[in-house]
Order: sequence, then C-alpha cells, then structure tokens
Amino acid sequence: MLIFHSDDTSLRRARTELHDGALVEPFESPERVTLILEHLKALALGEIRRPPAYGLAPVLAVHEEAYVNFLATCWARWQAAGNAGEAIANIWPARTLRGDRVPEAIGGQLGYYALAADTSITAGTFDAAMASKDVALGAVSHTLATRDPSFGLCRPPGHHAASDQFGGYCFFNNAAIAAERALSAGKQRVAILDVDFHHGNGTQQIFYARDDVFFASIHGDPSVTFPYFSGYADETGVERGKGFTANYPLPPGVAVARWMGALDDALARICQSGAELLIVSLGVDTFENDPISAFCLTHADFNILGQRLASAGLPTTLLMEGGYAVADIGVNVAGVLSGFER
Ligand code: Q9C
Ligand code: ZN
Repeated sequence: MLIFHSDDTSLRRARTELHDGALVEPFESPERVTLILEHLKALALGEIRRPPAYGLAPVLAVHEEAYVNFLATCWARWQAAGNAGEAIANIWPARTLRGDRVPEAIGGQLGYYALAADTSITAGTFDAAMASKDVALGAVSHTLATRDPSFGLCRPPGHHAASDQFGGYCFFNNAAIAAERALSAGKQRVAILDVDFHHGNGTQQIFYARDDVFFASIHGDPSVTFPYFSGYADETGVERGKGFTANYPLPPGVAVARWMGALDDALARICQSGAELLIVSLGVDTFENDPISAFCLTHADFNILGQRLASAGLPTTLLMEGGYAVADIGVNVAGVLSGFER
C-alpha cells in the first residue's frame, strides 16, 4: 500500500497539555509518526511518498476562513501579547454567555475557536497542520487516480476539528478535507468510517446536514468519555443528512467481539449507502494499553480490523488519527495495513 508522509508534520512539538489538572508533555507527539514510519519501513509495507503542497483552497472547502486565519496567526499574536507559556484556552462562550461575538483579543479568540483546553497552540502548529492535510490529500488523490488503497500518515490528527473549532489534538479535519476532494473530483457519495477510540465530533459536525458523505463512528460512550458532548446513538443527521450519520457508542472495557459487531454493522451501512470511496479515520487508541483510552483491542485485532475494512470492497484511503501507546503504535498500524492487503 502506498504510504504518504511529510517530515513537516514534526514541526509541531508542543511542550504542554492540560491533563487531569496538570501541564504534562503532550500525548500527541511527533515521535508517533517517527515510530510508525520506522515500523512500516522495516516491514517493507509500501513505498513512502511525500505529497505535494495543495495550498489553502482544500482547507477552505471545509473550514471557515476566519478560523484558518486565527490558526495561522495565533502563536505570533499570543507571543506579542507577552504570554510566557503556550497558547491554551481558558474561557469559552459557555451556555450562559454570548456566543455570537468574536472577541478581539487573542485570549478571547482562543476560547471562541477552541473546543477543549487539552490542545495548546505553539510555534509550528499551523505548518504541521498544513503538512498533515497535504498527507491526507496526497493519499486520497492516489486512491482516486488508481482505485488502489493508500495510507496517509497524518499528524496532527483531524477528526475532532470542526468547521471553526480545534481541540482534541486536531486543527484541520484531514478526513473531511480528503472527502471534499473526492466529491470535487466527481464522486457522488463518500463514506467516512471513524474507528478512533474518541468520537469524531468534528467530522460529524461538518457533514451533519449533508447526504453526500455518510459518517459512521465507533467510540467510547460520550457520557463517560471525551469529547463528552457528541457521539450519542441518537445523533443520526439533520435535514438532507438525516440517516447519513451513524454512531456506535460503547462502554469502557467493551468486549472486542462487541466492538467487531459494531464494525460489521457500520461497514454494512456503508455498503448500503452507495458510497464510491471509503475514508477510514484510523485511530489505534482502541489498543488495550493506550494510556488515555479504555477499549481492549490487541495486536491481532488490528490485523482483523484491516481485513474487515478491505472486505467492504471499496477504494479506500486510511488516514492516521489517534493512538498514544507509542511503544506499540507501529505494530498496531502495520497490523491494520497488512490485514487490509491480505
Ligand atoms: N486528559 C485523538 O485521539 N483528552 N484525540 C482526553 C486526557 C483529549 C484525543 C483526556 C483526547 C483527544 C485524535
Ligand atoms: Zn482518539
């Protein structure tokens, strides 16, 4: 399988994440990509290709221009304001406040454009996010041109990023950007299957009222799991998009057989949806030893996941999302890719 990667994804190296009330070294690190790449190379799983730069137009097909401008300028403005640490939101237009005005100062804008305080903005964040979406665009362009599967080693991840919000380690929604490219290349309908441990709230929000992208997500029950405010089973789409969103919230520690049952159901729905292309938001934070997640997939289960994804029989692009057990991340990703090609 052709693998898309850019060294520029390492330009984001944040030092701080607000986690359990303390500032810790972020779980989402550039080493994740290094380790996956090393492992894929060692197994000779496919040629590794650097994507071209696709510019901002594909980003603006998904994200609001004011949000993109905010991301592009946030770090410089945060520094110019004299702040010592990394840019972390600490105030939001919460339910009892006004959400219809964008503040002028960077501290207020951070809260307006953030959906969680876990994700700092720092030097290189914007450039790495640009590289990450280029990796996704390179991968999907290859699949569109050849019908062959591809893997985009995206980082930072994308599925929590909404049309004008960042958080959960995500800035640009790589899967949504790739889906829009497929639609503009002439596909009538695309499916996005999100198997990351966390609900893909951003992807869901972007396509919630649309019938040209079918979105399915298998994830930790939001009543007890980040992102808490999205991902319940009764979220099925609105307007033209009614029935084009499918959520499979599962309890922490769920038996793998039940997770696989949800996978089979989601794949059946995707095949029925008339999708001509499958984009997989591939998080491997469903691994039994993931430090911030609560599912129980083993190394062998990732191989089975790859086989079942392939059984849908659709042209497929897999895009990296989460996965924080870094010692095992290469094995788990390689397991999916080799299962897919079996
Ligand atoms: N303090 C992805 O997997 N924090 N994002 C959870 C840990 C946010 C994960 C609680 C986790 C976001 C792409
Ligand atoms: Zn995740």
